[in-house]
Amino acid sequence: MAIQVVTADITELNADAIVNAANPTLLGGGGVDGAIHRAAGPELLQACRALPQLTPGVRCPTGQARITPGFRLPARYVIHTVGPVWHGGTQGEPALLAGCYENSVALALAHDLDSIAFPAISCGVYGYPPELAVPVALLSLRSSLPADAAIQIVICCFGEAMASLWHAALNDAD
Ligand code: AR6
Repeated sequence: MAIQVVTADITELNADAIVNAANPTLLGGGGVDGAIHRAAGPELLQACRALPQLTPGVRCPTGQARITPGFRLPARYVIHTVGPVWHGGTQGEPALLAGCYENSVALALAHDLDSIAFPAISCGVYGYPPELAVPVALLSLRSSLPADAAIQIVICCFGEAMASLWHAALNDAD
């Protein structure tokens, strides 16, 4: 499995799919979610609105993932996932975060995609400490893909601090 770390605005990446760190409504928000909706255009909101609600207002429970087209983005698809809000680590946050990575990869494989780019799910507004999120992300990516999987995993960092954490984790794991 190839993991590439880049520092970039995820909306500009040419990956087959980019992952959105969304909220359960899937109707947009701030951070990377807002940037993706702005770049994809209003069709993305329409596509999200059309996804079924499991309970009122919940189109994607925490830890799960949903896929839509990418519309005006360079990426063909957006995989929307909902990370956990950080409550100190005692509310099942690591397992929920792992689910985001695993379920996003499963959707990418089911759609036969060649590449998928991830932002740092939960590490912004949701408050997950990056130094704790990175090892969870790496382990869940490694465990959800066979070693010979052809899919390219891109970790899209929005700053050098996050990129440094990823480079360190990948070096440690080698
Ligand atoms: N490209 C790549 N990464 C980005 C970009 C970008 N354009 N913009 C921000 N990031 P956040 P969360 C990074 O807050 O913590 C939304 O309102 C950012 O620096 O976007 O999962 C949703 O609707 C951080 O490292 O997502 C939810 O309500 C990472 O993306 C809530 O925020 C995630 O930060 C989700 O919170």
